[in-house]
Amino acid sequence: MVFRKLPGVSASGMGLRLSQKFVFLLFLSGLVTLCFGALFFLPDSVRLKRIFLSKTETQPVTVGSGSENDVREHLKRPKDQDYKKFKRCLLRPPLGTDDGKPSDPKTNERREKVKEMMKFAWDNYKRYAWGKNELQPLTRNGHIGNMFGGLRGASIIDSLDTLYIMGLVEEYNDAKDWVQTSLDLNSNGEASLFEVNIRYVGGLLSAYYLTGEELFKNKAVELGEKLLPAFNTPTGIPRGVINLGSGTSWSWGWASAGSSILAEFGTLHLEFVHLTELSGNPIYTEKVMNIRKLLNKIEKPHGLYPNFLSPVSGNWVQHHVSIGGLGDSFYEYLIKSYLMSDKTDDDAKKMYYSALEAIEANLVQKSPGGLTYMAEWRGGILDHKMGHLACFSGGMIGIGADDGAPEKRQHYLDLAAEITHTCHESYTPTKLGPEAFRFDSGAEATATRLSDRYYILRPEVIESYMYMWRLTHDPKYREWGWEAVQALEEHCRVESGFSGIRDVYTLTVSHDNMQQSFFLSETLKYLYLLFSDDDLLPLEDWVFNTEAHPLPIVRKRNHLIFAL
Ligand code: DMJ
Repeated sequence: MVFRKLPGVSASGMGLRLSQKFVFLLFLSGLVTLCFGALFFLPDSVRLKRIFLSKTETQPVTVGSGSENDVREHLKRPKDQDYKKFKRCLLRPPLGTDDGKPSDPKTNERREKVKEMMKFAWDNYKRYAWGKNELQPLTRNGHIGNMFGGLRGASIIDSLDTLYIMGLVEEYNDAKDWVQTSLDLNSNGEASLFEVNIRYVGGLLSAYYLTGEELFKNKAVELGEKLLPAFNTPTGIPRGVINLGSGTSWSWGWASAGSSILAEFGTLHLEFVHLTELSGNPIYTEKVMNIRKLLNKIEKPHGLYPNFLSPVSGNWVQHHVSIGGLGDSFYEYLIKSYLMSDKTDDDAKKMYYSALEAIEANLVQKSPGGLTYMAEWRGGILDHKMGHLACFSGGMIGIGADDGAPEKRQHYLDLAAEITHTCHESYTPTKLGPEAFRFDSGAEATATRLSDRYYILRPEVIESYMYMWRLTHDPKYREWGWEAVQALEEHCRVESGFSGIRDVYTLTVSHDNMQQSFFLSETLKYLYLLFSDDDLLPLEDWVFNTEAHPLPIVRKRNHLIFAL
């Protein structure tokens, strides 16, 4: 290296100054490294990393992330202020002007009937199964099951928001007290990641957003943390089962070749985005965005998403496509992610509408009798069967209609109405519907196999009535909902609760002795909303997770108000 002599400075003097500078710079850089290093070893370093590291590395990918100053300012504010601010950012009050009470007396009477059903279901659960997961109404005892990894009180968590919106105050308070005193998250059993997420995390999040009780928020975040180890796979696609104590996770024994299920790993997005919003920890959003990225990139047969994916290789394991079981809520969460992001999540939007195009091109069929249905697809061969679970798609296509290409909007609304009509057709002669119905060998929306004839208090058909009512105000949806109420009363109500039935085609019913927790969370909530004014949980502000737990739309101007 050649030094040019500076005027008035000898060569040796310049060398001395340079080495002094060098030592000083070395000292300074050591000091800076030490300070940063120390910061990262402090407790709660995640938040500090979030402030100091580059945006691309750790910034949450949610909408509404704020600047560093926003974060600092935000952290200083008392928490209840956050909640008040969140409420102010809603477009309308969550419970409407008069708790959604309809002015028409007949509709109000029907709504009151649904409330009475909820109280009856709840009271019996409380009396015979308190603290267990579900009520067995014939044997009058509680059921724990094996889906929740030793967690208890699934019916309580699933009911919190329903009790609250129905104004069942005493019951809601009992539920809240139980969460406070008895919801123990330190369980050590094998849980379904999907079920724990949609029922427990979803139920607690909704309860928090509706009531502002910090207890629910803290429990939701605590539980969310316990689910994270399920994502420790080579691809980041979580496995279906997790031990909540040890964090060990594995795939369902019945899933082909150790695969993960589309409807399971694809139904985490809404809850996980809210976990990031509430905790300030970007990790939840990062996990679900990673799933999103992989699904966006991977090649899809005819644009369709098969139901089984390897969490190791990231490839499809077999080509079974279904809008019912195994696939269903993945599609639901695409459009709802877009809506929940205040319509800013463009990837979700693109993925939803191209999936819907592929579904229309490959799966949507018209029966000889003129019924529109969604068949299942097995490596290119159609199975002309539609599951009860697939009946949620009437509502899904309905809520997505308005954001489709302008020339397609009416078409989507018509398609939604046709699917809902087909599902209503399957509800006969008990006026309740089978688990799966077919459109082959002369069958028109009828279960042809004995094993498909049961009804376990599922909500999907009623869910579509509720959305279609909100979107069209066609009175037939309320009439169909009322038919369902009467049928539930006649065939499913027993002395000590509600029970599923084994055969919807036999008027002398046989009960299955199970009051599913989703009956309280979804079926009765959707019925109640169907007979309420639209300003009860308005769709401008809320999306419902797949267990019918309402989550607020994350608005840009809301940014960071949810973080700790
Ligand atoms: C619920 O737990 C959810 O709606 C899920 O998406 C599908 N199955 C049940 C209700 O049928």
